Amino acid sequence: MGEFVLPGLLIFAVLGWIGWMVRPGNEPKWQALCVGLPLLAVLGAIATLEVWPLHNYRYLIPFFPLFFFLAVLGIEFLTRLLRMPDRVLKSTILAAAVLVQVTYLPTWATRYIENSATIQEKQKKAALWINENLPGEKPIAINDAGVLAYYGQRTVYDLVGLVTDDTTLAYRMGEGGLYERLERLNPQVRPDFAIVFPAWFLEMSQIYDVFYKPLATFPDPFDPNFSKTLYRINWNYQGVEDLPRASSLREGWILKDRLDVADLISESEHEYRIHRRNRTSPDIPVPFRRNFGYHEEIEALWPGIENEQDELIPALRRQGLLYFFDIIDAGRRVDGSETFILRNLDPYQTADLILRVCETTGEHDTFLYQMDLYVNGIYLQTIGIEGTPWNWYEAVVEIPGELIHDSNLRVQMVNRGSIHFAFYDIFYYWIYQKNNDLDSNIEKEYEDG
Ligand SMILES: [Ca+2]
Repeated sequence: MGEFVLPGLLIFAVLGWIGWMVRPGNEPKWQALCVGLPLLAVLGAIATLEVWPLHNYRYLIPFFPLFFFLAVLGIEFLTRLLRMPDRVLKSTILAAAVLVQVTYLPTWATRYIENSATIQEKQKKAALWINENLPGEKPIAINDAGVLAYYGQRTVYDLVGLVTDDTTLAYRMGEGGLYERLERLNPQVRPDFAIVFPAWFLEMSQIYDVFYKPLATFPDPFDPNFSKTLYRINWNYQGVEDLPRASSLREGWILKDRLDVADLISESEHEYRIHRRNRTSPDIPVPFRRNFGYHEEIEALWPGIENEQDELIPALRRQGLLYFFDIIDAGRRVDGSETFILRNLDPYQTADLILRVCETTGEHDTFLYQMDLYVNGIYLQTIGIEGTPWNWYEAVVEIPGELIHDSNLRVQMVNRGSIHFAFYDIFYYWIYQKNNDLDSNIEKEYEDG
């Protein structure tokens, strides 16, 4: 705050508040308490935010008038405390304070001009460009709703969740969580374009090809890191991760339930919980992966290809198969355990639990995940997953019918760790059972026939 207020202002403000509290006279003390305690609470809340100095201390600026008021009281209190009754002395100290404060005026003015210019050059120009150049039926995905929404003749879909509810929690889980949320949007009304700070959406815009084809860039005249770029959104990936690969399935078996890990809605429907081993560490971010299919299938179709970027992607693109084998999915990193409920099962019927994991560290040689599987509280087996560089991997576990007592199955997966991996990354669960309707239809046809 040193750029905006005179040195020692906070000390004077605290003194001012104390002076107010102990001031002789019969005015009630609750006035000073009503100002001081809420101010302390609000400042405490702001000071513990990671973003507290952001944008010229914008979260603190509303309280500046109170600081100045208390600081003047503080100067008055100090002169009284030090028995300096001389009016001239008091006035001199106050005048000096005002003078020091006024010297900051050019800094404030410059900041104000630069920030106003940024609004004009970047946000307003972008809004007007969108009005003129993009079709008007669908909302525009954005971050920073203010000017874009005010000047734009479009509804906005706020990717960081300030003015759109959908994304508020999802964005805070990382771009993977946001991607899972975006996938749920109705294709008829979902945004086809996104205008964002690329640095806030690095995975979407530079790694995973979701925000692709930058159409226009609106530079920030004063901070190159905060230029805005308008992208077309690539929806080709939507839903491709929702089914396991064919080789994991048995003929005549049908999908009974699925849990899309990192999709907050799917997680909530299945009472999905992560139990972290180390509770003191910050939340583990959502792993977000784009990989090409499954290693064995790629190997069978394109034998000998080892490099994804230089060999596999061009080959797939040439054959028009890029999106067919390309899977984007978000998941979670588990260092402790996870629990969830799968529903809609036929009791006392064998089921196949299929899980999708991925090696996300690039250390292919040592890739090994191990997890203990419990169903309805009973240990079933330890699952070991190894192999497969740079690709998805699925494991299939048969669950005996006698462990399935009703339509719900409570599953617990406990990380065992391995020498090289203290965690595993999980992306999707499916559960399949034999299609009994098919059997009864066949029996019925047999009886009828
Ligand atoms: Ca997922």
